[in-house]
Amino acid sequence: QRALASRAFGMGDPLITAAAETGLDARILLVEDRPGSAERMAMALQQHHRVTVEADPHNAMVVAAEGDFDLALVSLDLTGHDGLRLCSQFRSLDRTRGMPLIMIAEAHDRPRITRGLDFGVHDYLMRPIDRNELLARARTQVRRKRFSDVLRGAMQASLQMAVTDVLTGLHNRRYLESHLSGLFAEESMRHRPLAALILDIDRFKAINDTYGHEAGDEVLRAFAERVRQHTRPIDIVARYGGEEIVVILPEAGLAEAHTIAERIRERIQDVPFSVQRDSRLLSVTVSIGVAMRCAEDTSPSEMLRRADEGLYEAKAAGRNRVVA
Ligand code: GH3
Ligand code: MG
Ligand code: MG
Ligand code: MG
Repeated sequence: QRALASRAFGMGDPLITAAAETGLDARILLVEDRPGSAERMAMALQQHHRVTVEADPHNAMVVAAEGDFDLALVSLDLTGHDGLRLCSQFRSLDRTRGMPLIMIAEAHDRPRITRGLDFGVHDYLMRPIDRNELLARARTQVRRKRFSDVLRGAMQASLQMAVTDVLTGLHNRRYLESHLSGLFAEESMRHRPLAALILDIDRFKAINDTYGHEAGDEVLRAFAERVRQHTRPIDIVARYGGEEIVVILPEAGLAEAHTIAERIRERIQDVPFSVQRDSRLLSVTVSIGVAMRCAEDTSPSEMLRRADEGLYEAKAAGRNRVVA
């Protein structure tokens, strides 16, 4: 995913070029209830693509929502049904919104073609259908769809990377800060509790100095994973600094936050970390500062500052402890 994102915007990228240029071997849905026409179009398209023919718009909707089609061709004059309405449904549903659409229309149907193009149908074909034109228009839409799929994937990957810490896979500080302000404001408004933990590994520098930086990284990764295992899915766990992790606990008061912190502290102390390279077990401890949102707080930084003071006290008092 990372490789994809970093390369994706370089023009001439082989991945993009391949996706954009082939436009072949696509999954195509043909919604047409005139048997002769359906057969002729399917025959032509099948030379390059996999084609599913549906005569009934309701079935077409079900099939399209389930399948992963690269294109749908929809007849505007299905018996007893409005093909344009089906196009509009395809455009409005999450599962089918990204599927390109081509209308099949009669020459007298200009007004409906215009309406379709206006709400996002990509292209149209006029009856009688010219085989080469059908193939060319289909291929162009497939190519365009594949190109935008690649771009969307790359975009999502880089957005994900921007808020993720590379070493631990936790959220990074940027993510924490942008989400915490919104969460803090919301919990303040609803008078709901919110707590924060700041965790800092004890004497971590000694691990680096004794076993090397890579062993330190390994411990850090395992530490992050263990903290995540002992928090709830609604908690935000973020790498805050070098070997410091912040956990935000929505709907937790001081007592509950203290319990969670104590549980994490014990789990770190009781289960040593294995370091692959030396195949040895390292005992690690952690100090934790705990704070909760006060009515007087105007921003989450005040809560974090109190948690940090707790951490400082925990270190001063001898480490491997929780201070609220
Ligand atoms: P204490 O917190 O108990 O006071 O002692 P400490 O030795 O943990 O304190 P300090 O904060 O001074 O040192 C933290 C060390 O963490 C310093 C730095 O080299 C190391 N560190 C920070 N980030 C990383 C990292 O990504 N990988 C590794 N291996 N070490 C890191
Ligand atoms: Mg320190
Ligand atoms: Mg430390
Ligand atoms: Mg530190």
